[in-house]
Amino acid sequence: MNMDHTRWCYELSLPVTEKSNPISRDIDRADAQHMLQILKTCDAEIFTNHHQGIYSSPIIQTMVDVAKKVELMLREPEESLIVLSGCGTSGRIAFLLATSFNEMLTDQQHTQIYSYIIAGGDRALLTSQEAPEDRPLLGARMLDEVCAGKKRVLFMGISCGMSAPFVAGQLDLCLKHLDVFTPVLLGFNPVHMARNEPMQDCSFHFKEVAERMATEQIQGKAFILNPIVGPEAISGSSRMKGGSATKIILEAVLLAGHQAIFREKTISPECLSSWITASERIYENTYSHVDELTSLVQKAGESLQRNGHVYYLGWRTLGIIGMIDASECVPTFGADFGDIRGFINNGFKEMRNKEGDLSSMGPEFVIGQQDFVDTVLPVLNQNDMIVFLFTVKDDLHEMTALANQVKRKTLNLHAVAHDLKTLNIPKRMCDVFETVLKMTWSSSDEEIAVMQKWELSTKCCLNAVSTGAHVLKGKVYMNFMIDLRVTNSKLYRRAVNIFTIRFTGRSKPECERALLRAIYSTDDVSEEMTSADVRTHTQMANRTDRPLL
Ligand code: F1P
Repeated sequence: MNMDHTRWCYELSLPVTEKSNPISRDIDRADAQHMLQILKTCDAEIFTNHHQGIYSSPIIQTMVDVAKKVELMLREPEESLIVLSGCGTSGRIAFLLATSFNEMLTDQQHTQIYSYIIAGGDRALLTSQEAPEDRPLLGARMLDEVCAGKKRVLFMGISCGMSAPFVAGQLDLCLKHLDVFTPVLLGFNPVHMARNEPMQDCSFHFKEVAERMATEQIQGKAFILNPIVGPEAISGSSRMKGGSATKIILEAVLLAGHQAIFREKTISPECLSSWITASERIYENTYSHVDELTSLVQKAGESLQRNGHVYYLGWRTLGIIGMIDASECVPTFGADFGDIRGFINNGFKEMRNKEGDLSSMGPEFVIGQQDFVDTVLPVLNQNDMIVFLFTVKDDLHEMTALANQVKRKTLNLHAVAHDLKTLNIPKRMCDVFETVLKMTWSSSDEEIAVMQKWELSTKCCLNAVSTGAHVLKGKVYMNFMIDLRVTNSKLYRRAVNIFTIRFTGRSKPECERALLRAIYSTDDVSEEMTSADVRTHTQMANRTDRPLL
């Protein structure tokens, strides 16, 4: 059997979310402009109309069913809870949605009913905490604690790759107590491609849980939302399309539930698919600013190549979008936390996270714009790139004052700004920046959830900037991450696979040995090392402060 055939069979065996996307196969050789075309084409796959796609009838119908459950929960808020949970980017999106939708409820003088869980706790909102993802029992315990005393819980477990043991443990708990829980699984693979590897301290695996969910779905007791949105532009990097599709789908479902309660709007397939269409327009509008986006990617790449930094300074939830984008660069590209870093106006006060101010936990947790002024500004130089993220509704005087302060240190100052046809950011404020990617949204865009739309557009821009910059820095080979950290079992398997079939053509055991040599920093891989389980290896990799591939 020749090598190409082996690779082809191997590619077929992978779940969609781990496959190599043919569109981006040469992304490592693309210039910034070409790279944007590639990213645009990959992102467009989120909205492709096919029988398992986001617009397909079974998916839209499941969204309708789940939105009706949201409506039910909102009707009896004292006894109900909607929990959003996930690991890494999925957990961060869960946090963003739970806090934003709670705020919407407060604005309507309604009791808050949303809660979030992220593997690793609130510190994982800002830093990569990959190990807790492997712990199903921990997931179940955290869910149990959050739901204490509630009669009805709508649980939304997010795992883009349908692979995180932490989420599988939570879904299993729900399935054992269907009198209280209605579980929803959100991911982007068909059920038969869910992960079927054994999990820590558990007798079942993710696929088995997904199959049980599918069985319960027939009775309307559980739901699986798993549209196929195509492989990521960087293989396995679910922070990109996966994170965006998660946001689009969950917002559609939650908004439909809210509109049913507060505007007496019937929950219908049309109202769900119209939100998806609105999201599609957001992507089109964002990518239509190709010149400015290209320039941002190019500048960010130059900064990283010169060992400079990229700093996002964002207002309100756009600050959170910046931090989400930055935090995932560490495990994906083996970046240092300081390479790309996010700050938010008012720091933790603006975050509204459960555990409050974490700034005493270390430099990674220092996130306020004032902290930026105090600690980063004095050492800023021309190699560092600053990107402001704001909207016409933010404090533009505060924004301009900060921009002028930064400008005294570097002219490498840019902005992603959201404007309305009816309300403009004055030109003199835009003139402070070298590049302004100014998105103007029509007044009909403003009707519902405008902030959610601006967040999605900003996420799309920043994913392009940070991915593009790391590609230009050489952190990607073809469309594979080659500097990833092997800090949980999914990443360990991905690393072995990249080594094995894709690059070397050597056998799996040979490649695993090579990986162990890197993990244990030795040429002498002992019997004890090879016979240890994946958990031991990832624990060791967690202690190593460097990428392994
Ligand atoms: C969870 C996750 C990703 C992250 C990285 C490691 O993935 O933490 O968010 O980007 O790939 O895994 P999933 O459970 O949502 O597939």
